[in-house]
Amino acid sequence: MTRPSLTLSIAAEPAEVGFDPASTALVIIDMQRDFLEPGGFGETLGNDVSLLAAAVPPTQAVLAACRDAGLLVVHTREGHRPDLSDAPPAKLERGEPTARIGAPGPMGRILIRGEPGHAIVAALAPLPGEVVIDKPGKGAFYATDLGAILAERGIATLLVCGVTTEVCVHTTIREGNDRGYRCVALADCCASYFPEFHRVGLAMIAAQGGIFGWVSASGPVVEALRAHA
Ligand code: TIU
Repeated sequence: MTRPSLTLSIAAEPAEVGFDPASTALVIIDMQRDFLEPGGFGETLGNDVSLLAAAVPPTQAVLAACRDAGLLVVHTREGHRPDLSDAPPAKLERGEPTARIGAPGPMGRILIRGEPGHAIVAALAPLPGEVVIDKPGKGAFYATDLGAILAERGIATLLVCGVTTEVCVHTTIREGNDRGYRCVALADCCASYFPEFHRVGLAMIAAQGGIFGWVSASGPVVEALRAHA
């Protein structure tokens, strides 16, 4: 059954953007313990992981509104197979982390699928039946079946939340934009270990007339969906 199309409008930069809930997915990028909690990948890279906590409550609000409105919800997790066969040496060797990907840590092996640190934080845990995409790269489309799942559901617009703004959120929005999706970053639902990168990363998306997307926030999405309910 196809639902009638309905265009909701939300305030955004560089201009208001419309979306039809039936052809819109909420995509929550890598809200994993490995990035948000002490002892995981983010901390081994030298970051203050507490900087990401602010994005959780607004993402919870958007997630609740999208679930209630019946939108497709997609969660992603960055991580690798236990044998690291999907982790390119260039990724494993890079930088000087205190512990490399695959090394043991307080939440299990760093950034490895199935380990406690790889899980999505409890506040944003996927419900049974929601799409969970395990991705080896920074972008959610690279080496995953996300594109096939979105195509099968007739999705045209992506509301994007998650961490970090300038790494996996940016890469996913760039990938989605090139694949023809209308990508809307929700500013307060994204976060970075570098507040300046968060601010500039969002500005980059909306600059030049929205060169690869739009930037909105949790409030307009929640209001639009609640008004439509
Ligand atoms: N380090 C950092 O900012 N981000 C990542 O390594 N992955 C994601 O953004 N998910």
